[in-house]
Amino acid sequence: MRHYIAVFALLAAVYCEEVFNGDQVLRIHAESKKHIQILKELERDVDFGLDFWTNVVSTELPVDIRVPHARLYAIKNFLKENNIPFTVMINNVKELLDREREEMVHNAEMERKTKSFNFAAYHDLDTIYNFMDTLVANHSNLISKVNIGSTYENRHMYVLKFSTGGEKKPAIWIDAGVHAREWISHATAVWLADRIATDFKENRTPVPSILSQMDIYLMIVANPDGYVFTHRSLSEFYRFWRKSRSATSNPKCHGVDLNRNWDAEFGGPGASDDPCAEDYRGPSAQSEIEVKNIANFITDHGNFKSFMTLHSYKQLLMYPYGYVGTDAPDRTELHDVATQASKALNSWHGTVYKVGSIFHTIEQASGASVDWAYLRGIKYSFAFELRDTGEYGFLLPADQIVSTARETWFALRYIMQYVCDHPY
Ligand code: BHK
Ligand code: ZN
Repeated sequence: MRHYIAVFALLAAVYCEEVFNGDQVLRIHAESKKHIQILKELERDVDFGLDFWTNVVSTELPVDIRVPHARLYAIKNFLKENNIPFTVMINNVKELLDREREEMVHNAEMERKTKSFNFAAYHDLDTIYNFMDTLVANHSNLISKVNIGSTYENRHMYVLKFSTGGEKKPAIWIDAGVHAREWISHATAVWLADRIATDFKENRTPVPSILSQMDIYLMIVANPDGYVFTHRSLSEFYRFWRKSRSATSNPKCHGVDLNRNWDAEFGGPGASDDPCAEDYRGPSAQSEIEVKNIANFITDHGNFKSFMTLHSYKQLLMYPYGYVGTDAPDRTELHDVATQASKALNSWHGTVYKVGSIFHTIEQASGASVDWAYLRGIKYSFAFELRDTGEYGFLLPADQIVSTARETWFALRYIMQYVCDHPY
């Protein structure tokens, strides 16, 4: 009988984990070094099954953790026992997930019926790739699609090249979707592609003038394998995937953090050597084919003047360094440009972005792409953390896509114009 109960309890636990109903995201406000230490221990222990949406850094920054329903009671108690204050940021993750999924299904049906593309919706990889083909076909005088290689799971990696002609003109790089679960970055990049194309076609400033001086390379999905994985099923395990999908030295844990795998102080503090960690840096710099493809493309091109990467969430506009706290040589100028760009962004809907170096606004991070770009002489290197500040986190409702993209465009276009006006 006792065994029977034990088996039943186990089944119930497994069942609950599969259903995922009742997962919450807690926002934790550490108030002391001791609190930070306790939270760091929680973070290191992957077996707790907690999903850290933001990392434990300092008492200045809240920590958002998605807690599986089965652990909720224990974790809340644990926090209370240790006097660590927290609030419930998302009351039921499943509700938001269900809504997101329903909207996508409904939208796909609408798009099929009306044969149109809805920018206010999230899309899977195939749909984004089809969108790119249509855009290229409709703007063939401006846009071409460059295949820069294949992923670990053998998917194509595409970059959209916006060019009015000329050989290896100075160029601007923008990527999105490095982290698979940050869906607003892909969706923003989709909107941006269309905006750049239509602004050029309709001769709207400053796009034609920017494109007369520079080419723009836009990579909408920098981590296709991860992105496909986030669409695999309703389960949180998939939807909140961050890394690549490659095999690691630990058969239980897949994937490398593509923003810790670059040849920029690789292996230094600010990344993990544990394959099960969310910020696993990989076995060696550029071990990941996705990073290698992009790095080779940028190096072979040789004339990039600006490198920008779109992430979410936190509403930040950051510049190097991430790997160290000392100022980058161009810190003053980069801070100025970022401040002006964030003002431009703010002018649209009033969305507030903070500005600073990666190290000082988020945390120490080694092997990050912006540091790599900057260390290789691409001075105007920036990383965006798009909306929101935590109300929805990675589950930003689709009705915020267009406003997010539009305000981001204000910042991007300020930076692009600045880069054109400050040749080096
Ligand atoms: C952004 C750029 C460079 C280094 C770090 C970051 C912060 C970013 C990360 O790679 O951990 C945070 C994040 O994904 C959530 O978007
Ligand atoms: Zn990210």
